Amino acid sequence: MASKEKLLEKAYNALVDIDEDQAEEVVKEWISNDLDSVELLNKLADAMAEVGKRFETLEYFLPQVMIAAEIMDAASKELGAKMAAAGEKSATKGTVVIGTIEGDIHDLGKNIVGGMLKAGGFEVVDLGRDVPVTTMVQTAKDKNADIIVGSALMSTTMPYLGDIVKMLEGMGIRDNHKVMVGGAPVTADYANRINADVYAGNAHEAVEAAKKLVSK
Ligand code: HCB
Repeated sequence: MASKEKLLEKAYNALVDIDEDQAEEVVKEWISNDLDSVELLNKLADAMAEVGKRFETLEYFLPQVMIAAEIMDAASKELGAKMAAAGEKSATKGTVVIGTIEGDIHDLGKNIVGGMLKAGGFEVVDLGRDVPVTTMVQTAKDKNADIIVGSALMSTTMPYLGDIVKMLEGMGIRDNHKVMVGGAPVTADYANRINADVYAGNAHEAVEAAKKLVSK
């Protein structure tokens, strides 16, 4: 077997070079060697950020970004399934309702966060992408969810994360559900301004933050 570092480098290059076969091969090798899924997901997230940079500098165009997204999605589904199988062994820590907020179809990061929360022992109700604020809040209420996890990848959709908090307040149920927000343009300062309970910068932080929120 290639060393872990070599595999990580291979995975990074496969995604940045948009090489589907190579990516698939590395993920298979990673899983068959029972290596830490989180480590590979973090590396792939770095590679996706590089794809984003190349898109911004016009080195890549939309079709390339779309294929890269498909590669990332397939890898995170496989790694997520492995993590979820391990997570099933532990008792449920709480329920989260997760979704990419309305107007926004970017769901790769949200899928990773959802997969890792599942692996971390949470029951995850994944509403998908482009989810109306009302659906997020109503589902949280119906499922008696501990946490609403909102994701936004565009500056134009970020404000809807604030609407989740406002709607909970308006319905008089703000104290029943914690609100976690994240996604590339979101910051801790922004989370503070919209009165969310917590900001997470990556999936690992999201799991740690969720554990803290339910233990309060
Ligand atoms: Co897209 N796109 N895109 N895009 N896209 C961005 C986001 C831009 C920044 C690119 C740019 O112009 N510089 C930009 C947004 C600009 C803005 O802010 N206004 C943009 C745009 C404009 C668009 C379209 C409008 C393009 C068009 O059609 N003209 C369109 C969106 C349409 C819509 O949503 N209504 C569009 C489409 C696409 C796809 C389909 C090609 C593809 C998405 C595929 C998919 O998600 N299924 C795509 C992609 C891939 C990107 C970039 C390149 C990468 C995003 C990504 O997946 N990153 C992105 C550029 C960039 O971000 N640098 C670009 C990797 C993941 C793993 O990172 O940050 O999502 P993440 O998640 C992390 C982290 O933030 C955290 O954990 C994750 C794992 O560590 N996290 C949370 C995420 N959510 C959390 C929630 C929590 O509560 C807590 C933590």
